[in-house]
Amino acid sequence: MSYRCDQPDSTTLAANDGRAWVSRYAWGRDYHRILKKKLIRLGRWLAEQRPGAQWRACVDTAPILEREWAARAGLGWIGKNTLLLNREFGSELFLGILLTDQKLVPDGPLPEHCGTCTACLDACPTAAFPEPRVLDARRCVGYLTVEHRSTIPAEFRSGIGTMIAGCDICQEVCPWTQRAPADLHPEFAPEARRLRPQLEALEGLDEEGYAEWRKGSALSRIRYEQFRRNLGIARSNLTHSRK
Ligand code: B12
Ligand code: SF4
Repeated sequence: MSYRCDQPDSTTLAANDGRAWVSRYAWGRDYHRILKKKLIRLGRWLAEQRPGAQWRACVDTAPILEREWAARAGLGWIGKNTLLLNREFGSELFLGILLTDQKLVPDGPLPEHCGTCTACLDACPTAAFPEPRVLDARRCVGYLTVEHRSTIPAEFRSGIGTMIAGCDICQEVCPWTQRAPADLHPEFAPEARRLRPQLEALEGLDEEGYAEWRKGSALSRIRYEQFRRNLGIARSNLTHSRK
């Protein structure tokens, strides 16, 4: 499902306007829930068509390499930014999988259309792509701000800028994503409180306030301590950009 929204890209916004950047995947409602519900409906439909069919809906958290299966199923190709990319919808897509014991006729894989483009590799602020289609997750802002639990190594801090939860840069610079249609699914419409929030307002949130701010979104993996750590880095980068 596409979560592309018609909002300015992080790369086009002033770095010193006092605002933080929350990644696009977390602007609207939690995709895990939305996709899972749709897959469950699909699974029930399948069981009606093929009585006795076994199925299981997986979104993100199952030990399945979703991009690889999506590419094999003909949904797109793996871009140099390592994400599943589609000529029509770009790569701002959430993936989900319905496992089943039924034999279905698969679509064939699609050819890749990255060509000589290297926009995503060149734009990565922490140089996280040692080569096309290889991500060093330890350097990825998506990993550092969301998954990494302790102090963020100094070498990555300036690259993080004011990004406090995930990163969109390797997708926003992609020509396929730039021309993809936006706002296809109202479920993912941005909630004002997570769209370019004022850093100062976030700094004033206590643990309860933070829980309220992220409520209903896919940000539950960021604990309060990580959130404070990320705000500290964003504040420091903002202060330096104003000097
Ligand atoms: C772990 C993880 C991360 C990690 C590591 C990312 C990575 N590139 O591996 C971190 C935290 C960095 C991350 C970041 C992001 N992620 Co993430 N992530 C995952 C997750 C949960 C598992 C991926 C994984 O296992 N990686 C670990 C290793 C094994 O993968 P790999 O080395 O790249 O392996 C590839 C090939 O080598 C090959 N391969 C490897 N082993 C094998 C074995 C066999 C048998 C075969 C055939 C192939 C094969 O296939 C793999 C996929 O291409 C998936 C959901 C899922 N269950 O798939 C989402 C997922 C990939 N993430 C997603 C998203 C949206 C993001 C972010 C954009 C979030 C953000 N805004 O910050 C960033 C993008 C960063 C980037 N450019 O990749 C989406 C991508 C959608 C898409 N269009 O592709 C997914 C699919 C979640 C979802 N359900 O929608 N993510
Ligand atoms: S920015 Fe260019 S190289 Fe990167 S995924 Fe998009 S088309 Fe491929």
